[in-house]
Amino acid sequence: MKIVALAGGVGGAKLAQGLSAVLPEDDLTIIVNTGDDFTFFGLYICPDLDTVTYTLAGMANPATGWGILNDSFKVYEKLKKNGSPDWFMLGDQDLATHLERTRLLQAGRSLTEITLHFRDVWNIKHPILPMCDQPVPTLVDTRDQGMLSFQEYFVKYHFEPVVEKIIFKDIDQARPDKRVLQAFDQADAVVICPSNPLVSIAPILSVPGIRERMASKYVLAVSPIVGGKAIKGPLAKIYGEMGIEPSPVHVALHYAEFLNCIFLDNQDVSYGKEIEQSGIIFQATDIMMPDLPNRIRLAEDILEFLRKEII
Ligand code: FO1
Repeated sequence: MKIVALAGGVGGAKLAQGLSAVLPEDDLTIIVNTGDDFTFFGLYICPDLDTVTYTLAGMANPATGWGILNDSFKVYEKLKKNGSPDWFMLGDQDLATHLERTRLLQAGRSLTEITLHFRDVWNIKHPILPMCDQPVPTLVDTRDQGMLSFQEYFVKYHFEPVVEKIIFKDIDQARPDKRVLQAFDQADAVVICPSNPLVSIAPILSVPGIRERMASKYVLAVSPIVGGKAIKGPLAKIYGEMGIEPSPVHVALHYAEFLNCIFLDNQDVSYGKEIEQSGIIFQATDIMMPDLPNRIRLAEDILEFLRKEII
């Protein structure tokens, strides 16, 4: 069974890792959000691509979900001593990724080619692809701090500012690489990993050409909300600021135009009835993925369900 997985940062990377452990090389393509990307110290940084790639390479820092395991921060500490901006921590080995990506971009290579280059360098079995090669920075318009880049909002201001609007800059100029379109066309199903629907999955769906391909596939999402809280990050808070109840129901409604099924955590089974009223079926299971065995378990649950539903 061929799967396309849509992933953002930490939550998405966990399920992507579980799927990569149970699917052969030709049966899984991971498409990653690039709206979080930004330039810092002149380096082009792609947090979600790096989180997914490091996680599949087994070199991610498990405590934070980003950066490289056991990395040092000598450059970061010196920058801080020199009075440079220190709100975004760049590990010494992580810097090597940002330096090489920036060098290759300046040499005219596409973000897709660079991402696949790192996949080869770090011996990753499955293709990891950016949702597009054009810069489409997510901007967050906030009440207190005005317009912020996503990383300023998320890291510098610890997602405290009240969100008024989320903008995917230049998204209508974006074009998915042909390998992204091929992956969709060959897929039996699309799995939306438990990433933030508003800032991690929505940018992917907004790249011209992606939504119409979703409509023709069986689509399954794993809820990023458990018990009314986002597992990580600002989702529940942003929902609250938009007057939306942070529940899996709104996640399902967010994807309603093409969603067939949503996996909920056992503690949220009470939302199932309301979700079914929108014609979306649900499965209740343990969707927490603290370690690799649980990521594999959830991936296997999903594939078993899809095999029954599709074939
Ligand atoms: N997140 C933080 O909360 N603090 C950091 O200092 C930080 C540094 C960082 C460096 C490289 C990288 O790839 C990610 C980093 N992140 C950091 C996480 C990042 O902001 C988020 O993972 C995504 O953008 C949200 O999905």
